[in-house]
Amino acid sequence: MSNNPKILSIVLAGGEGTRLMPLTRDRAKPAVPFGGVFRLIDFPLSNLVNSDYRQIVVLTQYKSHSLDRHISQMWRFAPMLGSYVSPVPAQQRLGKHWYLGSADAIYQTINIIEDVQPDIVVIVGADHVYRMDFGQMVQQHIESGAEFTVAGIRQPLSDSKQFGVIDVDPKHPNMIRSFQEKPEHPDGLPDDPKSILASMGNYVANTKALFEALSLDEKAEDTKHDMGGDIAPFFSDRNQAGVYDFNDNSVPGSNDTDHAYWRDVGTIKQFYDAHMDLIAYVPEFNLYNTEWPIYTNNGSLPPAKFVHSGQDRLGHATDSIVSPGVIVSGGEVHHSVLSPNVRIHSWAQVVDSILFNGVIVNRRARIYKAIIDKNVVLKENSTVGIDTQHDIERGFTVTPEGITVVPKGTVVED
Ligand code: ADQ
Repeated sequence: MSNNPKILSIVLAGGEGTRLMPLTRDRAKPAVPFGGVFRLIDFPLSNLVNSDYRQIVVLTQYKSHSLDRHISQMWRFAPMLGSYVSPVPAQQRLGKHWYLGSADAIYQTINIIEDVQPDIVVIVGADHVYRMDFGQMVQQHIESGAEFTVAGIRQPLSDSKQFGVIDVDPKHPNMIRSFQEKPEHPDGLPDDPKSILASMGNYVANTKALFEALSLDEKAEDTKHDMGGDIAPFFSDRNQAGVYDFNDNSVPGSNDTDHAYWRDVGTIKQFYDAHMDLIAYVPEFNLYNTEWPIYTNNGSLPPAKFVHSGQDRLGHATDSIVSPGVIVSGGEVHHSVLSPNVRIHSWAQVVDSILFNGVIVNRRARIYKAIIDKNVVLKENSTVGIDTQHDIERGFTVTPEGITVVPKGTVVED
């Protein structure tokens, strides 16, 4: 392979995101807002673009309307430069079914890959929060001679059921000896028995070998057509799977605190915690790293405004992220993340919470430890998250950790 291989990137953006309900009731998981102004898909796309990989197809499927709109409005490059991000909806090209799994999604896109004729395909998931230079992974992939490389990161052994678990070959530390998708009771790592090396769901593959694996998988009977469940084990069984340690990755502008930060935000708890990481005193994930920017569509919104609306009505926000278009008038916001166009009125209180676009918190309303979806209105004196039993009775989701989620468009009564 040449030193300057042709790369095509594929973003798997078809996941349903059932564990993020009700946030995924009306939108695909990669379109879920994150960090005030972003959507989850902005993280993998920014990573690819910052890695100088600018031929990108995004495979979409469920409830993809807002995702398609976001991609076509925001991720539009000048086509004459040969750069593109194209959303590819499930097309039922090869049969009357939607994608059976992530491997089937790529298999059904083979015609697009053939048109581009890349040497290497970079395949990334769409629902993680992190910064990563994919160029470093591709470089190692080429040097190792593997046909397929999986990115790995240490995670707690107790979470192994969520991840593909990588067993590294002790004789060849860059190669995978076996790969198990979501095993119940895997062994811990030799040097750290309470951890596993988890797959991040990011892969680098030689195009020819990938086609072969996908074609065999398509014909096989005992398969879920899944990249983690079927394709990664296929390559490790052939001793052709390399492993790339994400801990070795570095991007410009990162620091000791957010080096190799990676969060799966597949559950409400993980999604909430990753937001709290953003507003920690020393943020675990630094949104203000301008050397590896996360791009998004901010529209033409005015700056956030804070209004002192009279005695004991000091509109303010502390330890919080406040997006453009927000007005905090006489209310109090603490340790929270506010998306664009939120309104906080007098004597209202928002603490330890995440508010999506356009939420209105009227006078004396109070929110504690909650995620409030788009366009929710809290009427005067109403509360969310203060009495979680009442929240459950009203049909709101409350996690075992006590995080209340209010679905899009709800009007919360006193
Ligand atoms: P999961 O996240 O459970 O595990 P999956 O649900 O297949 O696997 O999602 C992977 C990515 O593919 C996501 O970005 C999702 O949106 C997308 N996707 C899923 N089905 C799709 C389809 N039919 N069409 C298009 N896109 C689809 C995976 C790996 C594990 C790894 C974890 C890391 O299988 O080995 O450890 O990711 O979080």
